[in-house]
Amino acid sequence: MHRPKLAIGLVSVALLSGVALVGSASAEAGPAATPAQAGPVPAPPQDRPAADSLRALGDRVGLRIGTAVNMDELGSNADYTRITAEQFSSVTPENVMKWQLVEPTRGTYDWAAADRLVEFAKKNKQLVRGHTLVWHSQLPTWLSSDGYTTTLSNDELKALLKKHIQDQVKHFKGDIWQWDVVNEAFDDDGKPRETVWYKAWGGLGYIADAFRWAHEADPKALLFYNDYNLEFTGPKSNAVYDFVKTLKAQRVPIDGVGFQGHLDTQYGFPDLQNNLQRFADLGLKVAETEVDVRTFTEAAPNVNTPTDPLASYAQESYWSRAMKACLAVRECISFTPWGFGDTYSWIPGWFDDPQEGAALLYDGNLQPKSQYYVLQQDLALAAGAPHRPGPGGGRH
Ligand code: 9MR
Repeated sequence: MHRPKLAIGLVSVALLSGVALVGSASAEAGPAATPAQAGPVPAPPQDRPAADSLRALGDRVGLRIGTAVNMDELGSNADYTRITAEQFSSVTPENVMKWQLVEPTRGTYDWAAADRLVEFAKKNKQLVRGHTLVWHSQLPTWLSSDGYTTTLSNDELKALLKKHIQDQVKHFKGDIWQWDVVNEAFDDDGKPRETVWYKAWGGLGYIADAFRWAHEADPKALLFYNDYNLEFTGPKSNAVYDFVKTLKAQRVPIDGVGFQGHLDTQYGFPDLQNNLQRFADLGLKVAETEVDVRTFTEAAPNVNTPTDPLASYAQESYWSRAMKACLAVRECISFTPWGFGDTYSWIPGWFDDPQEGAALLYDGNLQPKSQYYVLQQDLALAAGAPHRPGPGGGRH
């Protein structure tokens, strides 16, 4: 197991703030026993997370710490299930709320897996980020096999999208904290993606409609636009910025923008804090919604072993800066890594030439990596300077 690297001055800060940081013990260990209490450390009460868990440390600064959840593992994999409950105060279904999974056959909904996650979240006092209502990817094949072409007419598509949003948001009404209403509507060059939705509406008008329908169906849910590479100032971030500004001007019920945060150590660290802040300055909440930090790794089967033994230092730095950017922006209400065990990450399967991986906070054996301890320390230190809106970012 990796030992945490203690930052200079950290121990005194931890003592001042009353947070017990772990030594070489697992992240789930309780506070160290004082000499007077020598003997077995009592297990923390089942209904209260350990003080040094990410979720408890996040609570101290009013920041929800989330994770994407793989429903093939939740409930069947004991360690995976335990860590999901113990470490995170928000959950995002990695796949099971996507259209392909909720309506595989036209007209027949299957909410079973998504319902199971919502129940789990309630039981464990977690909020849910609903992901995602409008996307060009992971559509059911009866609707479109590639997100850009379809045999359905424009009128049919419009009616289908309205029904999809209304039915899904109503099904989960009251149970979703933030909805990713629209996902990835812009290309990297800042041009709108010409998806089936864009073509049916003859432009980006589908986005305002989607937000209005979602708001009607659950007026209390926070409604987000979610995308990748918004972290970097450039054509895409600028285009999305201009676009959400027009949505606000038109009084479209958009509450926030999600910065996915799929980072890679081969690129420079983005000017994330500035971008979070400029979107927040439009009167929006912001969130980091799908953070991972990939690096070059060995070929299969060792896809999560970095080729450079120093890679973890760069990864620690990226995780830490991503967290600090959120902590520094008052309107940043949640920080969500895209899963927590390297074995379950989408990265090795997607970036395989050259191979990349090792992108998450826990290794293939679900042991916390040094990146985990860095976040733990950043959160503990942030508690010394509270400047945040309060648990849950003001809701629940
Ligand atoms: O992690 C998800 C993976 O299991 C799916 O196969 C993939 C399908 O495109 O989607 C992944 O999640 C994506 C998320 O929904 C939207 N942003 C990018 C994520 C990584 O591709």
